[in-house]
Amino acid sequence: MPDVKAEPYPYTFDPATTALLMIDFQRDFVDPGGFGEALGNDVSLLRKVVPAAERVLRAARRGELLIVHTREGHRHDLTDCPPSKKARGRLKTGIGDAGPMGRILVRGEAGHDIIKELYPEAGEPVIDKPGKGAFYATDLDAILKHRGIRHLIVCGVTTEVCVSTTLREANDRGYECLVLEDCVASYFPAFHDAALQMVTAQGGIFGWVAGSGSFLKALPRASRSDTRRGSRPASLALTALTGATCRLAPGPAASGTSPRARGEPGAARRGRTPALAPSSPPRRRSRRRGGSSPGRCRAG
Ligand code: TIU
Repeated sequence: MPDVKAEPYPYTFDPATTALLMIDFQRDFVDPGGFGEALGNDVSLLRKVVPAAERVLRAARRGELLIVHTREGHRHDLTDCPPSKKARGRLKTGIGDAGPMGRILVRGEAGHDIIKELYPEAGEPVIDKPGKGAFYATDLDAILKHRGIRHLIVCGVTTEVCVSTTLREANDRGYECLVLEDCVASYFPAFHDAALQMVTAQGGIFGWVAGSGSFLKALPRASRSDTRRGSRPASLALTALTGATCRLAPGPAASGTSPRARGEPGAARRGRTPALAPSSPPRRRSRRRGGSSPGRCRAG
């Protein structure tokens, strides 16, 4: 079994029971012109990890790992959004309001979707989550358990919010987690550093931390058995697993109703938690043999 040079000690994993978790690489968090930037955040801090995350994503595809993507967001009617979450921050423009890339943190809107560099391919489950943690009110645990997954390689944004919350949820459910330090990012470097220190403190209280280079060195190119390769679910089957509607052909924006920002984009200042939001359907070229463009997935 591969060993990754990691803190606080080497991380051992079996590729057959390992999934790559790509957390909330959404346009409104990461892209210039999105809601995160409108709130006064420096999105270059998040963008800078995209190339490393892309290398890991490609290697995981070559290595036939299960790859799961998540997106934070809510139903159009916001019935799954706690009033406390909507009210928090007293933002002029918050969840459900029109932001620079559509309604903020609403499924199907342009800013809610995943950035094109890291866009999911057909067969890669997309988890739409209403909370910060990817296990809360989602079928992520069922998907992982059905595939026999016990190890999680974690990339995503932001380090101290959705990545940390998910990591803690995963740890309590018995998963062995490795956070790739150059594939997670925060608008606040001090929080990023502290969050990573918390993972490895006390002998690895929440798991392990390593650089993506160490992980890539350890990952065999074709790591899964032929049986498992053959069991990769078709994208249509994902509809049942994820509750999302996935189209193979690219099309018009998911909702097509997202207005451009009407007024000033939020008055949040640095130091405040950003809100995030909705999106359009990037398309990606297929990298997998015989694969097809995934188009986009949206919550049903
Ligand atoms: N995905 C995620 O981390 N959501 C956030 O709201 N992050 C912030 O840092 N605000």
